[in-house]
Amino acid sequence: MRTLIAGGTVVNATGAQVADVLVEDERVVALAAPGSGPAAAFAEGAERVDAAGRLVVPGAVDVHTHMEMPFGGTRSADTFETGTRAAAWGGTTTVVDFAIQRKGEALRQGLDAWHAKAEGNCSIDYGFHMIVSDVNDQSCKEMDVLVGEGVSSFKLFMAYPGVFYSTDGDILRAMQQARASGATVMMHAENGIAIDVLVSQALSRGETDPRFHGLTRPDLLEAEATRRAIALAKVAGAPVYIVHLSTTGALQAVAEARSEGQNAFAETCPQYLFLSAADLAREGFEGAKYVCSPPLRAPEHQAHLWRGLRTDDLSVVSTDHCPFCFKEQKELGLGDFSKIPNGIPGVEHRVDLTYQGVVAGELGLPRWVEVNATTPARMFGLYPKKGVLAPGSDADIVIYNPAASQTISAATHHMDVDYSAYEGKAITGRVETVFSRGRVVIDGGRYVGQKGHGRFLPRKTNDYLK
Ligand code: DUC
Ligand code: ZN
Ligand code: ZN
Repeated sequence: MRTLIAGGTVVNATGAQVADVLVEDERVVALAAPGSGPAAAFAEGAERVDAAGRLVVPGAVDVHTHMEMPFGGTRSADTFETGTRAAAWGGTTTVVDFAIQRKGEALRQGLDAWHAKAEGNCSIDYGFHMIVSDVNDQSCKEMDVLVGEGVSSFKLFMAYPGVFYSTDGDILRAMQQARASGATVMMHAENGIAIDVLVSQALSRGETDPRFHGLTRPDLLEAEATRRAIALAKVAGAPVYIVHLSTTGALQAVAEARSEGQNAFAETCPQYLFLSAADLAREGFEGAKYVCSPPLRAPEHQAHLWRGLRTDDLSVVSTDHCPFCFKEQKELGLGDFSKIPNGIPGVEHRVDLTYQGVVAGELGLPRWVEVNATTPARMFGLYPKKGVLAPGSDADIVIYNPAASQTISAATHHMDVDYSAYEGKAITGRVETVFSRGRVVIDGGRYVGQKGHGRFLPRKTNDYLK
């Protein structure tokens, strides 16, 4: 099967050029000057897709999602079926989700459970990181086994005591283990022990509204934990990747470590670039829609995060997609903010929202592709299969209309959740066509993909360490 995507502006992290993209079966076979000899020869018998006036970009790679994640007595609303379909609608063709080891269980149990949830249900390709909640001799040995199976990154938590929390000693051990196998430790960097004190003090004062979720998780406790994580990684001689970084102070810690040559990396998420503590303080219980951890911050942080994306102190934008319905799920925290399940839906809108950064002059087009696709693929061992349009790479391709306009709404989104954190937001740009391994999944406003098309992706280790 051959497809010729003709005359679009092909954007990779390295630059943009008008080119034809030649696809055979599941792969890109060449980029060619439009109408050139090779393109004309290839066109015979090929399906022709006109991309004139459009951007043609690598399918985006979201390395931070939580489908069907048990949390706070409920589970995140998107299944692998609905969540990967919504991802495709938004131009994301790979997700890396977090399998969870619960305390007292083996890593294997958690990983098997996630394979069972995902297998046969995904519209796009997927991989797994492993959340390690119980660092011990057995789980450290298992980390090496999992790296061999293509699960080459492990998330640890400095937050959520009693659930996912690891002590500094646990973290150091896991980092030492990761160093030996080439794995990357991903860190949820918030000081959960101090946060829990602030939470119980707030509740005892009768401060129960959603906005107190933010006030009890001050930005200093993210900056402190980020510095501590980086120090522990330095002692272990291991790389560290700070997930969902939201504050100027934490960014400064990452920037300093990077300028000293340490293998410290970080991602941020659209919610920290576009939403703020003012959303968490919305009237009545509305703020519950905006409860996630780390919490939404004062708007002053946003300019620093955009700058971090330009300087590469923030290397990746991921979503931390963790949707809970307002009805019945977020409502578990009526009268007690600490019981609101943490998370914001986002897997569908990362490409579009970060494109607003291009429109506003915060990012150039190649950098937009780099933070959404190329760097996440390289950081998590998927490159050059994913994250680039080049001969031999998977034909995961998005045709993007840079001039279209749309309004984000729960009425039209495809995530299985009853609200949008961006309800009514008017944006420029729109995904028109999406290919996953050469197969059309989104065709100008129609989903034509298939559950089960998506395959598990065994991943190599982090490209940036070589
Ligand atoms: N943060 C969230 O908002 N949800 C899930 C877990 C996390 O760390
Ligand atoms: Zn987290
Ligand atoms: Zn997360």
